[in-house]
Amino acid sequence: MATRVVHAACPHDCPDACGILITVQDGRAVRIQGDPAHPVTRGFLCAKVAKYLDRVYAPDRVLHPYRRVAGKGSKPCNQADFQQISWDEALDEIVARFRDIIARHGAEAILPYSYGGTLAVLNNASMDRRFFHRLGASRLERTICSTAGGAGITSVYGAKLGTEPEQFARSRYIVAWGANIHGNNVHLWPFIEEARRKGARLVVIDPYRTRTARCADWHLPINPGTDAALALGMMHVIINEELYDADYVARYTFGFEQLCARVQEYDPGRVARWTGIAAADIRRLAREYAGTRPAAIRLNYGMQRADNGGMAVRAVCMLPCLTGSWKEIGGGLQLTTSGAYALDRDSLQGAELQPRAARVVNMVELGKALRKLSDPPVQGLFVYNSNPAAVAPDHNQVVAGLLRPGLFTVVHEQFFTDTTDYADIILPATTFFEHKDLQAAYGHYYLQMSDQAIAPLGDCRSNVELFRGLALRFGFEDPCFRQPVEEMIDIALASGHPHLAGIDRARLEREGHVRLNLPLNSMNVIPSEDARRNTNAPLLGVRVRASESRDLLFAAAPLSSRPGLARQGGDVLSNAPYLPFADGFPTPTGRALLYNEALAAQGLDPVAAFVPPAESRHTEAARAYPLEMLARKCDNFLNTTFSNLPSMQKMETPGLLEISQRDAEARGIRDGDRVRVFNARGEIFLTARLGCATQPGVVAASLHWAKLSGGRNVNVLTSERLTDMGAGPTFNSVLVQVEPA
Ligand SMILES: Nc1nc2c(c(=O)[nH]1)N[C@H]1C(S)=C(S)[C@@H](COP(=O)(O)OP(=O)(O)OC[C@H]3O[C@@H](n4cnc5c(=O)[nH]c(N)nc54)[C@H](O)[C@@H]3O)O[C@H]1N2
Ligand SMILES: Nc1nc2c(c(=O)[nH]1)N[C@H]1C(S)=C(S)[C@@H](COP(=O)(O)OP(=O)(O)OC[C@H]3O[C@@H](n4cnc5c(=O)[nH]c(N)nc54)[C@H](O)[C@@H]3O)O[C@H]1N2
Ligand code: SF4
Ligand SMILES: [Mo]
Repeated sequence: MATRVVHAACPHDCPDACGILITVQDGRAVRIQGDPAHPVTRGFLCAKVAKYLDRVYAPDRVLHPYRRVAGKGSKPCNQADFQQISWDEALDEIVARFRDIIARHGAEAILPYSYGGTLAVLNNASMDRRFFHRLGASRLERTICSTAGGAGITSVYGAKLGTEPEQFARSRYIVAWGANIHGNNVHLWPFIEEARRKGARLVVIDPYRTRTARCADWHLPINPGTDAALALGMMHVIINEELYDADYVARYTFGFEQLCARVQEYDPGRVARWTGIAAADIRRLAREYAGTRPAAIRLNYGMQRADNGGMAVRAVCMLPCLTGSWKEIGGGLQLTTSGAYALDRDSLQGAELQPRAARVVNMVELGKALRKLSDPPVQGLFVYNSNPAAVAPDHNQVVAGLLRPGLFTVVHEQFFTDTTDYADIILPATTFFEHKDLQAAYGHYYLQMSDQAIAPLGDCRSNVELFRGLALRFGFEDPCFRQPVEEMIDIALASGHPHLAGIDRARLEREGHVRLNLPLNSMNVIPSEDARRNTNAPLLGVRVRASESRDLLFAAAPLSSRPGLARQGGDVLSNAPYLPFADGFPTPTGRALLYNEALAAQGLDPVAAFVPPAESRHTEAARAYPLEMLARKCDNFLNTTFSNLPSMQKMETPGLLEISQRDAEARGIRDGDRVRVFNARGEIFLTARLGCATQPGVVAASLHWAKLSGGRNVNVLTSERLTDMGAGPTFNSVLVQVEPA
């Protein structure tokens, strides 16, 4: 028997981006394990991917192209609604329909819709973008996850960079702020456990009592959407009690005086009324955070899916700038590390192929786009890497849009999801076992090669090969559509950015994962697109491979007396902890922007301010719908991925409404009762689970395939309202009422 072990990388939308070893026997994958050599994966996988063979070889995978033969709207669809066809027939039909749409309405009547099915570099965004650009289709603003937080963090730091996960082992005070580490970021947990064994404390700030919160030393169940107030209240204490690092503030921040003035409006007594956290606890949290060193914040994206999510992230991001914890190993903050991967995505995506700049459609507003856009209306929808009939807000409007007569919908999928139920053509997609790709991360700093382990099942094609085939069928002659995958990987790596110095395809293939060539000094970090084009900052440290186990970091300029750097003559050993903002920020002034003029131009507070979400207990809307609802993710699903697999379903109970004892009793609801949860957008029926997962005033329901619960999920209740910054979704600013069914 021919057995080999292939190095892959998990492409799911998860910060951990695990290194994976797949054992293949006679062409069939027989074992999956976490790569023990990967410094963050450390040999284990989450429960979802540990059972991935079940997913790859699931009996209900989409393995062939299909054409709809029955009318739309009979949900859920079954096989009889579709007829199996060949790829040639499928591509011919798509080309014919798209040509007809373009002739009648123009190319902007075609809308691509994709998000996080795979985050692998090529299959997430390369050939697909080239194709739609060349076609002149509408462009999709991919906002459904993290854009508010992205705008918030860059408004202070100038880049999406943060503390390495490994450094959390050296923290003494860890704040998990809207971060469900056990569920969404499990590979950070061992580092936190290591820190706690050495005496560190873990504080969790989350309106929901997650497993992480239950394991914590201190859980602060904050009212949803009030984090900006809490951060400003903490800064009130830190500034007025002079607990800040005056030297760091003076050197590396801009706008401290304006911040001092602003925080006076946020005394802990006032903040307590918004956040539901006692004033004494706010003071204690501020004093402990500023007084324990090093202290690290793990911020995640949950809290930025609120009306004021950008400001909330902005305010929290200021905290380590005041305490100066950016200069300490085990200090700082991590929201994302994605800004360090300076790959040449522009060349992969080919924006220059556009005949002219096409209109932009925000993916959060899919329902509106399908129903209301005119000039031209959307006539062709191409969905891949996403399940919008389950994940997009205001589900009823999305479904109404998908059912619009005349809309031609193509869905490229691995499974018969909620969205394939509305498809005219279904195309079969490979899993990461079946294609090769490059993998970045948003929760660590290792770039990986994900090799192909097995041949594509059935007629499956990767996103890259699908869009290559479609482009050729359209007759596009541009050479980029013929580039082999290997060449595309080389192009991605050839950005010339210092973080990628010494990293090429051969090395990645040999080593599986490679740590980015991170500089010793933050001033050399030039991660933002604009800065990348406009700056030629000198390189201070160059990492050079000395042997299999050892990198040498050559200092190109004198090194500051940075703790933790082992000097050896002119060389510094690798694995030197990366301190992205120890001596400044990649902003125009080199300082963290506690005051940011650009925000004022957008009608926002240039310092930071708390504005209650439009749907919250602080607004009039709460009269009709008094309960704040968290539209949550499940620990054992990944958004809606995995929610169809029996082995995963055993670990979750879809269809629950978690409600406090007090709110349930007030409505005559007992544990296990069927309840109607509703607001002006719609209603869903769930099973009440009484307990202390949420505080009175807050309820929670979770995300999964809508057809698991009669074709409707929690997104019936969420809205298309956008965030203050970044035009993101507001899944956690939702008011509802609950009654016995
Ligand atoms: N198991 C699992 N892992 C996942 C995912 C999954 O669905 N399941 N999803 C992946 C994706 S797409 C992402 S973006 C990442 C990141 O995942 P996140 O987007 O961060 O995950 P969430 O669970 O939505 O939010 C994290 C926590 O924030 C809390 N929260 C909600 N509102 C507020 C608030 O107003 N204030 C505060 N302080 N906390 C709040 C939630 O209760 C939750 O426990 O995780 C990825 N990993
Ligand atoms: N209520 C509520 N709604 C939410 C959220 C929430 O917390 N609550 N979270 C939001 C967030 S943070 C996010 S990121 C979005 C996620 O939204 P999506 O990215 O749509 O997430 P998934 O539900 O995981 O759907 C991804 C689909 O891609 C498919 N897929 C996987 N790999 C490939 C591939 O290589 N090719 C193709 N063609 N398809 C592939 C999978 O089978 C899966 O059906 O959901 C958002 N919606
Ligand atoms: S989903 Fe996340 S934790 Fe699970 S294997 Fe993938 S990257 Fe690792
Ligand atoms: Mo996400």
